[in-house]
Amino acid sequence: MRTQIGIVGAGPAGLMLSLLLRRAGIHSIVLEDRSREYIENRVRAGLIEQWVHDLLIEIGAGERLLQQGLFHDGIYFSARGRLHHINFRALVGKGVTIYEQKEVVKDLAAKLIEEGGEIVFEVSDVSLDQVTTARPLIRFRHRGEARELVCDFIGGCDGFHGICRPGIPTEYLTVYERGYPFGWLGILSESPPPASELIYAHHEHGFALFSMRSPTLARLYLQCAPDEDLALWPDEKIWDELRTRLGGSCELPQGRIMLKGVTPMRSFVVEPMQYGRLFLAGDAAHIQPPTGAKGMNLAFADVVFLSRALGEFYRTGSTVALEGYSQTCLDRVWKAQRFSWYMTQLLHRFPHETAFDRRRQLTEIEYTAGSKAAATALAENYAGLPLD
Ligand code: FAS
Ligand code: PHB
Repeated sequence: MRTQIGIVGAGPAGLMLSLLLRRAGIHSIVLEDRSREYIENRVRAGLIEQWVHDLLIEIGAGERLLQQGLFHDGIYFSARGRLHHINFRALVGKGVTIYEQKEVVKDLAAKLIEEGGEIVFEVSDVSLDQVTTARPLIRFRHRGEARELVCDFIGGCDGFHGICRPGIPTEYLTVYERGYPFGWLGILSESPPPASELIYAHHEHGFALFSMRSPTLARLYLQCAPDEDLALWPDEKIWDELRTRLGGSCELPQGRIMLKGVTPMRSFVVEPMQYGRLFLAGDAAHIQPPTGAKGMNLAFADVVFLSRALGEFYRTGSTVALEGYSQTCLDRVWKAQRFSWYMTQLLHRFPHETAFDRRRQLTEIEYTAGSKAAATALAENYAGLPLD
């Protein structure tokens, strides 16, 4: 098989990269080890930045987003029994949209297939070869047959647990990483969310997040141990704890819990994000705690930069943008890491913290909510920094 860009992974990064390349007249083939049904039903991120909302519409994959997306002007903080609203729209002229990742993946896959794009699902034994030459190869098996995809370049969009990053010699990479002493216990419930926009709650017992999927489907999270045993969390205990963590700042309707799970927390960046003709994008290169709602948005930013750089190469032969790909992405990645860490350290309880730390967190929340300058800084990061 032959293509210009071989893409490993049909998550948000891989699918968007293939669609953007088509718009630059560049051929690609996406190789995905799961089924289409699996990738279109994986529960993950829930929020997209303003520019991603605009991009999905621009590439013609925004029809269901416009029908089903929940457009928010800002978020709430809950602290000491009070709600504080941060109005992004008023501060920076942008909002955010609740439209969950699996719906985005459905829309991107449908658009790519509708346009005649190539996604090979359920591949196995994927490996890369010759990535430092002008003819990198992707080897894989499909329907019992050994296949070989000859490319000009490879998009490593296979997520944190994929094979692309591990295929780069470790002496070539610098890894920046930190763990967190907690995770999030997340539920999806048939109940109205407590407020019209997201609530990030600070409480003595720990952090809680009150998000949603629709006016009747709530997506709720509470800080827990990283290896929390879900068996210790019957439904009533979850509802009681979520209500406690709101601290009386608003009512919490409850309903049938349809989904329960624990999400681990990690900050991770690998530098550089490229090796020879292999370019990493999205979770294959970086991970951040979901407190800043950056994961999927950052994956899209990476592939916008990569598609522009590849477009320049095929148009002019210049490799300047390709050589600068990592730096261009990492400038944004590290701002997202900073913001995700900022939101996480602001709202969670940490072992060995002191009463001083708790009091400082509360002051930071109340100061930010009351200061136009501080709220604007938060708003521009949360709603999405300009791409250029
Ligand atoms: P993805 O992991 O989405 O996609 C990689 C694709 O590559 C997958 O389809 C995988 O099947 C495929 N693949 C892997 N190995 C392969 C191989 N060897 N061959 C072929 N294909 C292969 N972000 C937020 O902003 N907010 C959140 O609330 C949030 N919650 C999350 C919860 C969980 C449990 C997880 C794991 C992540 C969460 N994230 C969240 C982050 C998440 O949304 C990612 O940022 C986003 O999926 C990144 O997209 P991709 O880089 O495309 O990687
Ligand atoms: C979600 O709706 O799943 C969500 C929203 C914002 C976050 C994390 C998760 O920061």
